[in-house]
Amino acid sequence: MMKWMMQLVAFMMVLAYPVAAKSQTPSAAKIRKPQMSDTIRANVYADNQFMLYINGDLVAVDSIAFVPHNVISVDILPSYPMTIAVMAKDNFDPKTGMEYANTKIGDGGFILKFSDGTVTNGDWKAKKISWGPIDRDTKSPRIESIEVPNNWYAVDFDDRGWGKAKEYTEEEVGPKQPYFDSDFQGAKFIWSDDIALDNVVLFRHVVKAPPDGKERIDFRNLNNVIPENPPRGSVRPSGLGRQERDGQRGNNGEKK
Ligand SMILES: [Ca+2]
Ligand SMILES: [Ca+2]
Repeated sequence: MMKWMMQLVAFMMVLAYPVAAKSQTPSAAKIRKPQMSDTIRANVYADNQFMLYINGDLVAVDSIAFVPHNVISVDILPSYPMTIAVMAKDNFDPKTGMEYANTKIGDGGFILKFSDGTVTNGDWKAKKISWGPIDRDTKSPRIESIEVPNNWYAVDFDDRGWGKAKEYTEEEVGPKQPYFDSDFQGAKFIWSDDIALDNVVLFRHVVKAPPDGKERIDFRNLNNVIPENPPRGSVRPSGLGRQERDGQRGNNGEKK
């Protein structure tokens, strides 16, 4: 009887083992490290500067705060839903809200396009943080500001109290040449309600799924698994260009 029971237990363990093994490593074996082909390109233009957060992480800062007006293009590894948060600033004197030795009220403008089809438009949320000169009074200029909310760039930040961004035309913003040299097709310039007086603006937008419909791997939590390596890149011998290397291979008779 005892022997029969032990045989039964052993038999059940054999049956259970593959099930247990499978349930422990269902997806881990399939996960690979991301490659550059998994990234998307972000084009961002701000009049005058910006900071860009994606899913709570700072991913890009305008490298030229004031002029010339530049486009920042960076590669990002997307995961969806994708929470985009931006702080955009016009150029302004923090005491007066004006620029150029307090002789002029400058205006802002922000536009963004990702190669997955994500674009700025009036669906984005906007919150003005600093504005002035109040009532366009340039004789005795004053500004008003509110505190930047804690964690305004976080995925779980509650932006339900924010208004919608307002769309502006190219003519209203007057972008400089770098804007025309980059792909912003389908994107709209946005700002808060007053493109001249509002000098610091926060934007938020959630991209629920890739707008281009392309299926993409979610590479978050990569530190919790052992991912497969992508194919190795080839190492370029130092000091040799491609033609020289090809020529060298030919001389060695390895490959023509
Ligand atoms: Ca301004
Ligand atoms: Ca400006």
